[in-house]
Amino acid sequence: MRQSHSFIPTLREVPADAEAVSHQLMVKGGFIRQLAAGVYSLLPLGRKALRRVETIVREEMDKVQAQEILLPALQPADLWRQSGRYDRYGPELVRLHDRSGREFVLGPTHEEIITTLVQQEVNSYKRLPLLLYQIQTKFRDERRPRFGLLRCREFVMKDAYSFDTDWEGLGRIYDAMYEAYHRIFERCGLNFRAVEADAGSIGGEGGTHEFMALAESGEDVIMSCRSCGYSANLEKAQFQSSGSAGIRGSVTPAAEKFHTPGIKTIDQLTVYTGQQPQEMIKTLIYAADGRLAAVLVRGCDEVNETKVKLWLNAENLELAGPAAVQAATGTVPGFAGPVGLAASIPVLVDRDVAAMDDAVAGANEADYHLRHLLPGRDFPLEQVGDFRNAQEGDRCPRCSEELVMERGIELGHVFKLGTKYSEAFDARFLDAGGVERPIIMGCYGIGVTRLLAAIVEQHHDQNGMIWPIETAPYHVHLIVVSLQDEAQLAAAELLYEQLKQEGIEVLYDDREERMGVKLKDADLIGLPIRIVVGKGIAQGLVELKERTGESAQVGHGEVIDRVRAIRSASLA
Ligand code: 9G3
Repeated sequence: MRQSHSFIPTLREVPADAEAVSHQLMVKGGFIRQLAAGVYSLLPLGRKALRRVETIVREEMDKVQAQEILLPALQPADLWRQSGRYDRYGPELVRLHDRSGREFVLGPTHEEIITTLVQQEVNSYKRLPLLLYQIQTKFRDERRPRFGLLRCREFVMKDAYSFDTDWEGLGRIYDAMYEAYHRIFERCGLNFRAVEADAGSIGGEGGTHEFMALAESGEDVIMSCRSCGYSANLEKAQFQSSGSAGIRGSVTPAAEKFHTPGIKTIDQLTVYTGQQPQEMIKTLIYAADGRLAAVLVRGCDEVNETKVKLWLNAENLELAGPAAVQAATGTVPGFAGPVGLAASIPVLVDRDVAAMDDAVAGANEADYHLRHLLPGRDFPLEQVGDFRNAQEGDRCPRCSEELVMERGIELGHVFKLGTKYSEAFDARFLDAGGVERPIIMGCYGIGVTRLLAAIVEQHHDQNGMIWPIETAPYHVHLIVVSLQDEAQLAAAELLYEQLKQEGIEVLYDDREERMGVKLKDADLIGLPIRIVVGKGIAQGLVELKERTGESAQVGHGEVIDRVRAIRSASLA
């Protein structure tokens, strides 16, 4: 492609509202342009990079015998009613009416659609297992779209769905997809982790893993063990209980109420008492599907709402308002405490609270707290579990080494769905014995446009993007210094043709521009190999430079071999 004819509107300035590096660089580099909040156009370089990623995904999907299809984005709302999800999702689910007033949704995902299709077409074990996938545009009206392609309202997803006769079959496909995902993310040049995750809204009975690209701008928090490889999303991360702070068994004095006027937060309480947060109990009152429940964690810990939801088997969980707190505890928020609470609402006690032996907590009376509390003596320990977020320094649940906290961008998510959707849509098969059984399903997603941004998040420097060779929109950036110099122009044109004949994708900067502009744009766009044809051509030399390497003078005739060598080294 000649840059004199190409649509690559690079900018000198960073767009003001772009916070994430990938957002800034992809706009500056002329890869994307925003149409509306969370809605982006992919310009030629962005589209080409996306096609590279799609090719990698397709190759790896084909390797595991997945068959590509394309499902509609327009989905009849009735199918979402049938799965029970129509009312489960709020404004995030894009809803519309067609010209005859029928209700539709714009597909955020395709479990309902694919299960209906398979239900209509497959009814014998001879037709299973079946693995279908698509690379298709999804719609999710995110409340806070941001960071460019990292969180859009319209985006490209690879979503695959597996159909099998039993759980063992699902396990085999799940493992094959898990390996395929490793190959995809490795080929994309990403540093990633496969983490144990929470099945969340999708439900399903089996396991689920997320694939996270490590990045400071990642919205997800991961807890990982450097020694045994344990890695989990914070929502689900487990760890060894911290055990009791004090020396258990020492005689704890009787509980004692003391005056704490206006002392409502843990910070105020530590200043007022001179004690540490790990000696205090935080009492939070939640509404779980409307039912009140209290959760106790130490003052130094945070409640993990995913774990509480799971324990209470609740769909919705939110902090109760002051009126509900008043009703449950008899006082205003800030003085709630565990003593006497179990009489009115269930009290979930975090393991590390249960292990305390001389604690401070609210007295369920305005301006008063209690000290010298001994869990089990001063309040009952009926529901004890892990209800808190893991933190740096907590011990690995498998090998007891220290866990580290990292931030990640969720790139992929694989689920063992089981029969949740096959039951809802009566997708059954006749087994070899003629018995009818529900199909066992799995689903497997990759955010493909988000993956582009993750590559840039992990591969850039102060001058711009650094595209790994397999996902780079072009392999070579060919630059001629002076169009007026016949020798330079002739050599550049010849090289351009030779490289293309070798099947090497070349972006040829043949613009009437100052060299400074050309070099800045080349660094910004970040193609793997740059070739400059300048004065050296008089001695038969051109300059060759890898985006992250030093420049070297090479003979005009050697260029093809050097480029081929670099490519095969990276693709090996
Ligand atoms: C919705 C809306 C948003 C959603 C969903 C449904 C996420 C929803 C989870 C999944 C599960 C898997 C197939 C590929 C892999 C992921 N956000 N999820 O179901 F209506 Cl508005 O999409 N789907």
